[in-house]
Amino acid sequence: MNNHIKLIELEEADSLKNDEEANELRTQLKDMGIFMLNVMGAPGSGKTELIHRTVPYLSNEYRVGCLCTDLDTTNDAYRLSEVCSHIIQFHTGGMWPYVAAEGSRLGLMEMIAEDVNVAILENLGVLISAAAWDTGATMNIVVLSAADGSDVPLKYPYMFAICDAVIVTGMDFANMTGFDLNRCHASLRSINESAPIFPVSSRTGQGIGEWSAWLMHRIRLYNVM
Ligand SMILES: Nc1nc2c(ncn2[C@@H]2O[C@H](COP(=O)(O)OP(=O)(O)OP(=O)(O)O)[C@@H](O)[C@H]2O)c(=O)[nH]1
Ligand SMILES: [Mg+2]
Repeated sequence: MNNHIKLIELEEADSLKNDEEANELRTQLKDMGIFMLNVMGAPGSGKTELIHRTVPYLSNEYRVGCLCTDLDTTNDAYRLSEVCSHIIQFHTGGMWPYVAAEGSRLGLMEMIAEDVNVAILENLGVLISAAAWDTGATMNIVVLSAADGSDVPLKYPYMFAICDAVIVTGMDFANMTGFDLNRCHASLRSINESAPIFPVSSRTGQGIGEWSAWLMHRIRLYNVM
């Protein structure tokens, strides 16, 4: 295994304790000045590619670490090791389709030891349980592919209700799938009043600068407030 990639096997979490553990973790992260971004979205929606594009922007100002989640492989961790030298790979082994607060705390302890101050969690590609389990993250985003329907926010309302931003990937092929950004925006607004939508292409780089600038602004605000 690549020297940079540490493996953590996640265990079953306690649903009765998770919210409390998540809130405690968020408070600890705030006290330590560590920002944690939770990246959720369906399998293949473009989470890893988006993180791969975003890390170089953040690395200009922050010490960035990535926490990847997979059933069994380390493929995403290897891809992200091209742009990030602090990487944790979570394995769920197929038993637990989520990352809970206790899991993120274990990964973050490793990151803190390496002085990371911005941690990006690529959550498992499941739309319901990823949203149901609070990871303790500072910010939650949803990655939606232009290959998906424009009404996905209405179909998975909880995930879109709790998110702070929606990133639509695949804008380079959106005209072929007929993805309707206005309809997606209207679907999102019916359940989330404020989360912005960033249309991007991880292939061409379109929109990545705007999304990364917004994220960095939010990290700066977090650090001063
Ligand atoms: N053309 C195009 N392809 C993209 C874009 N974003 C991702 N892809 C491709 O879509 C496929 C899936 O992207 P990933 O980033 O691996 O998706 P993921 O959400 O991390 O997938 P899982 O980790 O398996 O859930 C890959 O072949 C990417 O190269 C994009 O904006 N445009
Ligand atoms: Mg991935």
